Amino acid sequence: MRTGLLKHSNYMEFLRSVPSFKTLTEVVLSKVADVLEEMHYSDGDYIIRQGATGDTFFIISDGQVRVTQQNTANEEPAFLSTLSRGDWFGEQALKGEDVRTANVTAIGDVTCLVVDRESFKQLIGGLDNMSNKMY
Ligand code: 6JR
Repeated sequence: MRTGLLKHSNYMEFLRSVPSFKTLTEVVLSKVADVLEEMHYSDGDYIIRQGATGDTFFIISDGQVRVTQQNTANEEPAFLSTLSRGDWFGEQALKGEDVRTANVTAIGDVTCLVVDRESFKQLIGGLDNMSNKMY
């Protein structure tokens, strides 16, 4: 995708504000802004389904999401957490196993910036808090 100049600078400003990206250089953030895809979701939409294969990484730029996990068949998924603007998810399926470990659903309108596996690996995956993230 070719990002317009104004969009690119808006993405840069937002990406700079993400605490986990503090150590990324302007050059790297600019490359992230170049490759990301903006995705919009409505209340209740599944952004990620547990058990599916996945190769995308998400940064929430607007709204909130609910993370749930089904531990045993037939049971309601258990609530794990709520994430909001500046939080990210989907990194687990990008390291080793490509299976999603949890469900992520939209709470109201949500906008996510989505990065593909290859770009994630090259630009973001090396961050300590990504590769070491344990739940
Ligand atoms: N747990 C994403 C947010 C959690 C959380 C606990 C777990 C796993 P993904 O949900 O990446 O897709 O980014 O797997 O690509 O408390 N997330 N809070 N995952 N897994 C995931 C994360 C995000 C779903 C969480 C998550 C576990 C517990 C026991 C295996 C065994």
